[in-house]
This record gives sequence, C-alpha cells and structure tokens, in this order.
Amino acid sequence: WRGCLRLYSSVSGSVEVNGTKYAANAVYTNITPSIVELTHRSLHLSESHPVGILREAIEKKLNSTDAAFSVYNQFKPVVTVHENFDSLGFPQDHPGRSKSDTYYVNEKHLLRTHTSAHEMECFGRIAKGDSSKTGFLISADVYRRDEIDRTHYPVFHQMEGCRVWKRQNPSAEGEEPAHIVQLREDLAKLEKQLAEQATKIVVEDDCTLEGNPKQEHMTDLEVDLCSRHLKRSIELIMAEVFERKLESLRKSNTDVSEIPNVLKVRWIKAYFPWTAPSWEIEVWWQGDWLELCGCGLAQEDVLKLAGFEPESHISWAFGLGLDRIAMLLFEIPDIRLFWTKDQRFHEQFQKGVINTFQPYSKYPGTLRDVAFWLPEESSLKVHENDVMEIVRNVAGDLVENVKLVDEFVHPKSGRKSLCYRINYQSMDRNLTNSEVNDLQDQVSQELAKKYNVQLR
Ligand code: FA5
Ligand code: MG
Repeated sequence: WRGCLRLYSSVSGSVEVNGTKYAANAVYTNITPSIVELTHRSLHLSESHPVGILREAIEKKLNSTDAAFSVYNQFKPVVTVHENFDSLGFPQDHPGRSKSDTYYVNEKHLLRTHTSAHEMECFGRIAKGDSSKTGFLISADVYRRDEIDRTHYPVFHQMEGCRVWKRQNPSAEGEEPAHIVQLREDLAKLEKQLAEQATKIVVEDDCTLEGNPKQEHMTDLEVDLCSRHLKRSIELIMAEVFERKLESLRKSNTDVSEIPNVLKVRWIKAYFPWTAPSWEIEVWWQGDWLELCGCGLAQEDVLKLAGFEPESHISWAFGLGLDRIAMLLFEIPDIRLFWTKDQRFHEQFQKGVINTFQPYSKYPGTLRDVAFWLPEESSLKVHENDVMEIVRNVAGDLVENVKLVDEFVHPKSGRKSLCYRINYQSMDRNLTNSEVNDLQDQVSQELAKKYNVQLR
C-alpha cells in the first residue's frame, strides 16, 4: 500500500475509482487505496444488509402514499466539485470544502460528501420531462474524512428525497390555484397515513421563520403547505421504522412497561445553502436526542440551474443518514461491523426484516499511545483528520478508536506535543502482540515521514 499511497499523491500519477481513471493532483489528491476499495461495496444495494433493508423499508413507505418518487440508487461516488458544492450555493470558504474534511480525487473531482450532489441532475430529469414522477429518492454511499470511533466511519449512507409542485395561476377569481389544491390533497393523504400508523408521533415544533426566512417569491400559504408536507413525510419515515423496532422490543422484552408507546421527535431550525427555510429532525431514543435528517424548501437557484423556468415550481428536499438509524434499529454496537465480510454478521439479516443483532463475540483491544512534537514551522499544520487517515491506512478496520489524550506546549521552547491513544481491536479475531507492534510502528513512521513530526 505504501507504494500506492505515494503514487496517489504524485503529480504524474493517476487514480482509478470505479473503473475510471483520473489524473492525480499534487495538491488536491488525498484519497487513499483503502478508501477507493470501499467505493465498490455498495452496501445500500444489498437486500439483506441492515443499510439495504432500511433503505428498502423507507422507499416502500414513502411510495405507498402516492407513488410519487422515482428511485435512483446507482449513482457512482465520484462527482465534480460543481455538483457537490457549487451548484448548491456553498460559499468558497465553507469548511466542508477543505481537504481536511473531504476526499479529493483531484482538483475537479471528489468523493461526494452527501447525496445532495445529485439533486441538480435529478431535478433536471423532471424539468426536462424525462421523469413523469413529481419526486425522487436517491440512496448512496457518502464520504467524509472524520474521527475514528464506534459511531464514525469514513463512509456512510444517505437517502435524499425531493418533491416538486408546479405553480399555477388560479383558474377563476376566488378559486385556489391547482397546485394549492394538490398540495392540500397530498398533505391530507399523508396525515391520514400518519394517523393510521401504530406508533404515534409526538411532535415538538416551535420553529418560526425568524432567522430562518422563506424565499421572497413563495407565498405564505405555499411555504406553510410545502413545509408541512415535508415534515409529515419525514415523520412518517420515523414512525414506520421505529414502529418496527418497538414491536420487536415488545415481543422480546419481559418488562413491556419500559417500552414507550409513542415516539418523541422535535424540529429545530437549521441552515443549508440550498434550502430556505431549513430544519433538522431529532428523535428521542434511549435518553438522547439524535439528529437524523436535514431538510428544507429547495432554493429557487437550484431549481433554475436544474432547468426549471424561473419561479415555476416549489419543492422540498431532505437528506437522511441511514447508518445511524440502522445501528439503533438493529442494535449494531460498532459501525465497522457494517463493513465486515464475516459471515457471522451477514447470516443474521434477511430481506425485509428488522431484527436485533446478536454479537458473536468481542475480542479484546490493545491500547497504544503515539506521542510526538509538532514541527516547528507553523506552515506544516497537522489536522486531526490527517492523523486519523494515517491510522486508517495502516490498520484499517483493526482500529476501534483513536483519541487525543494529551496536548501540551513546552514552557521554554514553545513547541507543542500531542499524544494519541489508539485502540487496536478486531471484530473478527484476536490480534497478536507482534501484529499490534507492527501496526503501531508503521503508524509512527508514517506520521514522522508525512508530517515531519518528531516522535517522543
Ligand atoms: C447533509 O448532508 C445535507 N445534504 C442534508 C440535506 C439534504 C439538507 C437536503 C437539506 C436538504 P448533514 O451533514 O447534517 O446534512 O447530514 C445529514 C444526515 O446524515 C445527518 O442528520 C446524519 O443522520 C447523517 N450523518 C452526518 N454525518 C454522519 C456521520 N459522520 N456518520 C453517520 N451519519 C452521519
Ligand atoms: Mg447535520
């Protein structure tokens, strides 16, 4: 792998992802072979993988109301900077664009950081009349450079959902325009479905439009109906998937009184450059509020860029994280398990069934510290995500957790020292001491080589 890593970051080299070759860029290219390997997995397409089972359950539920959504699940993970950021109005200095947070293939291409990267193309299909549906769902793997622990992995999965309504003029004075009538009808259908759901949703929503303004061209009534349709759609997803969980808990748990018979959710205001207003939903689960989905009413600029006539349509969009919900529902204790090839994991799941994972065993972990002085030149900044990337490259899924345990500045020299604690732990087998020593050596050497740190 070392040879590969060098090749990937050399100017003359090229990088191949999903069968396509890209010219590497000395400054931008930061994808690594271990990440590229993950682009072939497509866990969301596997019918008997927790992520795939959840995806299918949500698609089915959302399309059970009025079959409004086209389903696109085959988009490849390399997209352009334009698709992922520019087309969605991300400002040039948005932190999401930085190399410390995002995997770049080269200066023009990256591994999508969210499924919103495909919004423009899919809106475009509706605008051009290539799709007869009034909405779409996109599920895909998304990539972010991040920390390493039991709930974070450099790849996770999102589902994007969008709906549009064509704006119309009233046909006669005093009458409501056709799209308003349609929105009311669509909303009524959703509300009826929610009411029929066995799990009742208790919604806390004190969001106003203060500091989260609507777009000029939309009427108050359009904003009201469209955002209610959006929120009820997401609540329906939550009611459906958590209902399945509560049901199986009721079946297996002797103390049924501890299992809630309602699901508490709350709406909080949010900000995304391509929606206004914007919100996030949080679900109360086992003593915590969990953020599961961001959403909002699509910005006119995005719709125009996709090919719609100015102000001709109104639309909502959401982006839902599948992995976190799958971990809760299937009771998966470590996100790495999704990626294991161990049959003891995979044989436990079947298409259409949300069951509880039975851990097959837990192998002991081994803690090792790596401490180093940062280089004196302040230009050589080491981002925490760079440390994570090195560990990930050397040890891959044999690392359970990496955390910063000590940080201090030498009183005389002013130099800064960091100490990271790495937990080496395999989900599938016991690691030997010499194996761990080897990994730890490689991590230290790579840190010294790539970032010029001085090991302590
Ligand atoms: C987005 O990615 C937006 N694209 C969502 C969106 C779409 C907003 C359309 C408006 C319109 P965010 O970064 O918050 O937003 O991620 C969305 C969801 O993905 C989160 O709510 C969470 O459920 C999930 N998610 C985010 N980061 C991680 C992670 N590191 N691990 C697992 N799940 C994550
Ligand atoms: Mg968020």
